[in-house]
Amino acid sequence: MDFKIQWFPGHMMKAKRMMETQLKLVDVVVEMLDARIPRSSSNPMLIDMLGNKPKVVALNKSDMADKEKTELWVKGLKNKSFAVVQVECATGKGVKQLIAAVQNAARPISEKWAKKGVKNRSIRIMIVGVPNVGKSTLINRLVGRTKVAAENRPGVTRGQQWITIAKGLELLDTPGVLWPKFEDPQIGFDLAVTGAIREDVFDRGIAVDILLEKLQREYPEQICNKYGVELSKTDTANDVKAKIAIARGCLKAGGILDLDKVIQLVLRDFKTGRMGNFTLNEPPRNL
Ligand SMILES: Nc1nc2c(ncn2[C@@H]2O[C@H](COP(=O)(O)OP(=O)(O)OP(=O)(O)O)[C@@H](O)[C@H]2O)c(=O)[nH]1
Ligand SMILES: [Mg+2]
Repeated sequence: MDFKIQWFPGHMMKAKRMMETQLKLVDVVVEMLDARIPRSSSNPMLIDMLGNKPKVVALNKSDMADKEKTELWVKGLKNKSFAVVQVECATGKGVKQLIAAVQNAARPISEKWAKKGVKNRSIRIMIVGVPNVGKSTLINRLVGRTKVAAENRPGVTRGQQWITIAKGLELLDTPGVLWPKFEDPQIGFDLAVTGAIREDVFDRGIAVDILLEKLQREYPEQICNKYGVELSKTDTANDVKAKIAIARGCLKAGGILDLDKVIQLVLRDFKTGRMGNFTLNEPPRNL
């Protein structure tokens, strides 16, 4: 795949250092993945950074993902040593189950403390994930749900607060932003079209061409339904764009097709879920 992201190693190092500092403050980590791209939105370096710290995976934006594939992703990931919960932070769906999963994951820690005679110590959690995956939305949900006022605690980096979200469960109010990994063009593409990467650091035209070819192969009926076009198997990305331009009246002076407008339209419709439900990463096969 010929897809490039202009990336900045300096930013990546800074994000990694910040995450390492924040992780020291917590007992359990919620790793938020985008249900449309569970593989590409996960950061393989997190495992090493966590060590023995338990984590719970939240598959967010499940309202925009392919429902069958999300089920398979939940099952496939669950085989490992952590819980996986489907959530939709925009509406709050699954958030209760997520809290229960976190409490469950924290149980061995509380038991260890109890044995040592430590009482009334809250479990501290933080949410990590790539940009735009929904971390702040989840924090707002968790805080809004219990309506407990934020409280300042000493010994925490200035500006960071612990918020009680359930009995014995405190949340660090700042989420950890996992730096995107786009050494692999496929991962970069997935992050770009789902909105984890700013549009000014990649070529939208190339991204939309790759996207349309992929959707034409895997979800042709969605493009047909959304734009009212007929597709043939031999259509190139340019053919599809031209068909959409005609169907949508994207024309420039003199009746020339405005393909730039189509590119913007397709990218926006895809990112916002208006084109339908899609999952770009195939679930694990070893089910
Ligand atoms: N469709 C849908 N959109 C969601 C969901 N959760 C969050 N969003 C939207 O995703 C966008 C990004 O959400 P944020 O909570 O700001 O994401 P973030 O991870 O805090 O992003 P950064 O702070 O940039 O790292 C917002 O427009 C949210 O409304 C969801 O479950 N479904
Ligand atoms: Mg945020």
